[in-house]
Amino acid sequence: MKATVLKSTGSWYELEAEDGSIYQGRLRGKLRLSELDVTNPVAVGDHVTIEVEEDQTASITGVEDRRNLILRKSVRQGKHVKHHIIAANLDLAIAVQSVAKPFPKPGFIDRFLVSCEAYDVPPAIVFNKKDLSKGKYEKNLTELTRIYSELNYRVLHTSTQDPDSIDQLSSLIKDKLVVLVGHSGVGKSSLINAIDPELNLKTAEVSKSSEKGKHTTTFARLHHLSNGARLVDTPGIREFGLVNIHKEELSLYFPEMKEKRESCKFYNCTHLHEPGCKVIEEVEAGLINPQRYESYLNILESL
Ligand SMILES: Nc1nc2c(ncn2[C@@H]2O[C@H](COP(=O)(O)OP(=O)(O)OP(=O)(O)O)[C@@H](O)[C@H]2O)c(=O)[nH]1
Ligand SMILES: [Mg+2]
Ligand SMILES: [Zn+2]
Repeated sequence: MKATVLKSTGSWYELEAEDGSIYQGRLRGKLRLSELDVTNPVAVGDHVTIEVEEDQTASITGVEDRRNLILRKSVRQGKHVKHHIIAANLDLAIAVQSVAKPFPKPGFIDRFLVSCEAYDVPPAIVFNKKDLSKGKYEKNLTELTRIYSELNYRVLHTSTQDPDSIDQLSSLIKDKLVVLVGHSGVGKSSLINAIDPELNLKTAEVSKSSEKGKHTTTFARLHHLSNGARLVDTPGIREFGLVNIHKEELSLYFPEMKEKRESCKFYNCTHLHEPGCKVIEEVEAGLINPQRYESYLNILESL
């Protein structure tokens, strides 16, 4: 029987079979070993084949090839870096940031976008808590919105207190399989509740002193929403560590650098300090945003 993975925690998986029935399942031994560099060989959104056992639990006997996925660096074991698959087979991935409490982190957005470009996942950026957008917060929001809109990324401003903005988000995700990623406390679960109050997901106030979230959502789970969307809520992450990307290919995933790199003197230019670099020229001429270039350099160093 075919099934979709709704939740993956440790050794048990929650699975939704084609006929709509829900099973708790485990991996057949052989499969567990097949992908050594991943902490979770089966991820939320995966299409799997299952066999139902006598005790009504399921054995996962196969995983179909993924259309795409969102990966992040998980743990380092000596020289070996393990990856964690956040979700697979996505129609859309949304980076959720909040206008304030906590403050937006462009570095997070840029890493997220690189990951989406590299793994073929359509991205969008949501700035939530727009009701807090005043003074310096408002200025920052305007600037970030300009940067990403000019690169043709979809940017939305939302507030759980503004029903119109929730409607906009709702129509963006309608009938799609979507994952929400972002720091703890930005309001991922709150947004899902605002679209579909019946889900009643757990949320918590951010800490007053640090303005950080309290890691309220503890595992990724796929939820069916009343508008036909299937939405994966995920635990807040501090950083979006990139994996499996080579230094020379990084600029392919920055749309504003992608075409320019062909005019660089060296075909394998990393746009760091090479002579005849078109990308550096464009940064100096103000045609490439310096904040994005700084993100590029930070990511390059981390690879
Ligand atoms: N002012 C304001 N507060 C919001 C908004 N959306 C969410 N919040 C508050 O932000 C806090 C954190 O919301 P959560 O939904 O728990 O955040 P999360 O992103 O799911 O956090 P984790 O599960 O820890 O990753 C809660 O106190 C929410 O009420 C908003 O649009 N405006
Ligand atoms: Mg949450
Ligand atoms: Zn260059």
